[in-house]
Amino acid sequence: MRQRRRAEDMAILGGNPAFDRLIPVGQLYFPAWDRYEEDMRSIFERGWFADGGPLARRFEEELARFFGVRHAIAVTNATFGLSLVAKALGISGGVVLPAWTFIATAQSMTWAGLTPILADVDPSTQMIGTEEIDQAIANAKGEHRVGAILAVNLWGGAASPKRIEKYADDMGVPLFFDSAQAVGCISEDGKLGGFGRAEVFSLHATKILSSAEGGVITTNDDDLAAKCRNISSSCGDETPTAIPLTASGCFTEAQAAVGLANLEQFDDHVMRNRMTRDVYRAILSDLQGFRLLEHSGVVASNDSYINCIVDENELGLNAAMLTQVLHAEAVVSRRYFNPGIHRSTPYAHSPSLVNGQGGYPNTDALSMGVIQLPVGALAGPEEAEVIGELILAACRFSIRIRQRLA
Ligand code: T4K
Repeated sequence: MRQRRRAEDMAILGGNPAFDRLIPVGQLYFPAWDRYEEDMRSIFERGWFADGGPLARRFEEELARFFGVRHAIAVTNATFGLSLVAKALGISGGVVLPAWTFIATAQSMTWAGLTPILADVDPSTQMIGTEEIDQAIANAKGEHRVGAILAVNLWGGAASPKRIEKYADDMGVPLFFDSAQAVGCISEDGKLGGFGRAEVFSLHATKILSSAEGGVITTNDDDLAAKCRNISSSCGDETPTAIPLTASGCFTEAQAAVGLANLEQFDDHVMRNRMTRDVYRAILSDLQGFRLLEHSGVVASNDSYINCIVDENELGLNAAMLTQVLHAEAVVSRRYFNPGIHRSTPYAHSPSLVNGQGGYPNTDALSMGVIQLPVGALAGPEEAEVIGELILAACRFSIRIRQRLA
């Protein structure tokens, strides 16, 4: 039985860090070396590094099966994938997207020459629904023509995809999804991957399915898939398709080797994350002022985010202070997303920002209160137990910690 932590044990109050290595927030699942080595050897033997190689093709086929869609197009990363889909769809004008999301959602649209029309989010789901989209369009007051809707499936949850699909259809604009955080999630409307005109998932190292770096576009639209391939790679698609611009979004064989091996382990990784979540829940669910959020809009999540809201009045510490406490212990918790998009470069005070009347109060409140706790390969149930206890201790010694931080 571990001894109850004393104030002087806390690193922020002069004790030694709880961990002797950094515990990062992301997934960071690495494949077994032998498995990876075998595929890397085959790459060297074939002399084919990138752009439509056999491992990448196999990975795409397996991803299409995994997501239950006709096409999966692997690209450099999800940020590029989002810009690519916007170009392939031929969107112009403004794109409605949430103010509460990773900066890449908005910046990918800016790179594609489009104007983000920011919507505040529903505070309970942290995502946009049709009401929030309606409000954002009303706030824009016709200043920017709405060319598309880009909804985000956040924290291993899902924005109600069918409702938003109907809304976009009625409005006559294309809908696509930033599903960077949602690989393998099953929404209340079905498995993510086939909603809207396309979905874009991240395969970054910190994501539940990693190809070290990477992204994948999923769609059931043959023409859109051919356009995406032709824009992103000089090998392109066999179908000649008119495209507005070319770019390089190549996916390498080495990325595919990591992705293929990690895909085989996907269920095990989700299971480990689930066990880790259960430990956090068991330790922290009764803590006043600290709320561990359940996944919204899904019947099955990938459990790759431990999203928490801190209430300073009840906990005695705010999200920024708690983050400092954990960092001192070598726990790299993150305040995703602080600040919200409307307060971030290049959108803060930018004429291209369509700032709704009354601003973005829900996004502002979330950006002050939300923190992500580590979960993944380097943060399993054992680490969660220590981190959970650190949070309980931080709460017990909140007055001394506040004095120290002041
Ligand atoms: N849309 C949404 C909603 C997203 O969440 C994201 C990405 C995107 C779009 C764009 O997807 P990509 O273009 O990235 O495919 C991280 C990730 O880089 C990013 O993928 C993710 N969302 C975002 C929420 O978090 P950073 O800047 O915090 O990542 P970074 O590099 O600082 O890594 C996080 C922690 O992991 C650090 O403590 C370092 C550690 N780490 C990282 C890597 C890559 C390692 O220990 N080893 C590693 O190999 O953004």
